[in-house]
Amino acid sequence: MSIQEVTLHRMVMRLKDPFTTSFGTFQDKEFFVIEMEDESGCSGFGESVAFSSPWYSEETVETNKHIMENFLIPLLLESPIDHPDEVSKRFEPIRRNNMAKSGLEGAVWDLYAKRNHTPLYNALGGTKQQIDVGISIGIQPTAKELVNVVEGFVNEGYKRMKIKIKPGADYEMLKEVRKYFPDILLMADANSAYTLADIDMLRKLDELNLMMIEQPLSHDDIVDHAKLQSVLSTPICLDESIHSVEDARKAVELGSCEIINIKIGRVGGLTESKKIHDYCAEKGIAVWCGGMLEAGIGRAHNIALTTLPQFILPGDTAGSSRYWEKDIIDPEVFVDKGVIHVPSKPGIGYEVNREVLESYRVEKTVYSKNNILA
Ligand code: OSB
Ligand code: MG
Repeated sequence: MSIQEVTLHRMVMRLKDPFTTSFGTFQDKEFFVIEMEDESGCSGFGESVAFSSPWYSEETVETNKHIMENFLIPLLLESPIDHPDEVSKRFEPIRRNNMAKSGLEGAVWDLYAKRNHTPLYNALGGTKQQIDVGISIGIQPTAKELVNVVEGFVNEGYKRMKIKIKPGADYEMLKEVRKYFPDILLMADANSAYTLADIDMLRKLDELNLMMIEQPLSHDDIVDHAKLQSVLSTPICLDESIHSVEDARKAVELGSCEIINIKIGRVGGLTESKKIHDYCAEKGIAVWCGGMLEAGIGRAHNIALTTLPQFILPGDTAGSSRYWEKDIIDPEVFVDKGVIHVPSKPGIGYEVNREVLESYRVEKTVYSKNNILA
């Protein structure tokens, strides 16, 4: 594959409902759709997942643009690529900036699968034809409202409810949900809102039969998580702390978690995601696919990844209509009783709807091999 042209479509899409986490509220999702064309005229699509502000991690939409434009895109246009696994190697001289790397690598994977007339999930080595999914529910103003929101998603058939928590909106709210729904698969995600000083509240969560608690402590910690895990019966799942298979290995060896949330963007792409998946399969660590409020292209990549066998727990890949009035792919991602049927068309398996994409686009920048060489 010789990449001839990379197009960055800068997008702004309004979420149907604001989404609140312990670190802030999202309303407008800003990101890049990355389009890549090779010498045969074939094209592939990726999506960058950094947010407008560096709340979840240090990357932002603007830093993604800087890094892609000045460092990563020139590396891609420089010489041909035989297999997408080479992309992360080629990006290695650039430190971190995993979300910038991942958006581009995702487009290469889609392009590669399309050139080979095979679905992306198959190119990745996945086999599942359908995947089970849960839903992530933002912090609600009251326990009553939370119970109502949970009820709606339980009725839609989502397989697992994840509730965002923060100090002051944690134990009591979850207890209320558990009271009304004694049997659902329930978990909490703190997005790093606690420290070991909160150990008493965290231990009380053990009463609620949660599947897991996601990232209770600092975004860059694995040591305190190991201390916490040693006194909790609820499994800890790490999200923010894991950026690579090496991070996963260290966390598992330390006993910092029993479960890992794999987000393609956070770990720098599908190749690294697969490495973490394979390592966890070997160690018997369950994984699931996290979400970053993606539009359809990122969502399609998550679906393809989730077809790998160690994704044994339902992920956060909800249907398009949970987020958007109109998604940028055709058909949209549809969840039927908590199940997504994996598309079998080549590449990501969904068509990009150009008209809808352009309606949300605020900027378009084209980088071509000829221009860069000229
Ligand atoms: O921690 O998983 C997270 C959304 C924004 C930032 C971080 C997280 C989330 C979610 C939503 O939980 C997942 C989704 O529905 O895409
Ligand atoms: Mg999380």
